Amino acid sequence: MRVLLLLPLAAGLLGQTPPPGREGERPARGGEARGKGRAGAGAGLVKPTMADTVRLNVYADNWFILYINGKLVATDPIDFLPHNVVSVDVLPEYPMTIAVMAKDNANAATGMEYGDHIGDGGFILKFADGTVTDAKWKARSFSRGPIGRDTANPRVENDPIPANWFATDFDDRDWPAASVFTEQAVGPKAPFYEADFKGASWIWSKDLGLDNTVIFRARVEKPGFKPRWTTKPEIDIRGAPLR
Ligand SMILES: [Ca+2]
Ligand SMILES: [Ca+2]
Repeated sequence: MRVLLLLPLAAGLLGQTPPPGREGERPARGGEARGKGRAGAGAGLVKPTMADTVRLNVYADNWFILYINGKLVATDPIDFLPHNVVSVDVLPEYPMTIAVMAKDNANAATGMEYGDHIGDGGFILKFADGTVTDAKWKARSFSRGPIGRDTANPRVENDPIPANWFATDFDDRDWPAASVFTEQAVGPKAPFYEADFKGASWIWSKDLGLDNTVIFRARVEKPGFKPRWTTKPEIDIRGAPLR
């Protein structure tokens, strides 16, 4: 994979277009390209390079899963503690529909953490293309508790989560706008300050304490966008769950 990425990148740095069939002529490893009769494959194709990608930084209190244009892009590998920043490279295509499910650390039956404590949520992201979380995002809570902050008799309310909540064509027009919270209210931990979130706002649904499962959605327009590259994925990833 690394070799495939570096070849066009190096050529791009020299201001050259890779010659036709270059990839097919590359010494085959493990028989990948040998004897397939593919001389000339890739002629005229423009391949994306890492310069075409944008870096995405995400911080969730406590966990998230993120889709772009219906495809799984990132999940927080740490459910609870320590708090962490997830940074991934994204090859952007606009319009870009971003859908995120975020969860506060909360017991499913009581809505509380550490037994008797009401924990807070919080979510923030920034793409290097300038896309940030803000009040223009949609946010809807799907699990909340303990209702009425009643920690003596804790109760949770769950709404069914739509199966296609991450789809590009999911209708979120009736969803409320995200609520914006101060950095002080969320209280991010050290990793937040080591990544670029400049200009981004902390969002959640209305109640930072009681709303424990929240879905955010946003659509990023870039009128006139045309990918510089012409390659299209042919890979079949249907066997991978959640994608
Ligand atoms: Ca909570
Ligand atoms: Ca939390």
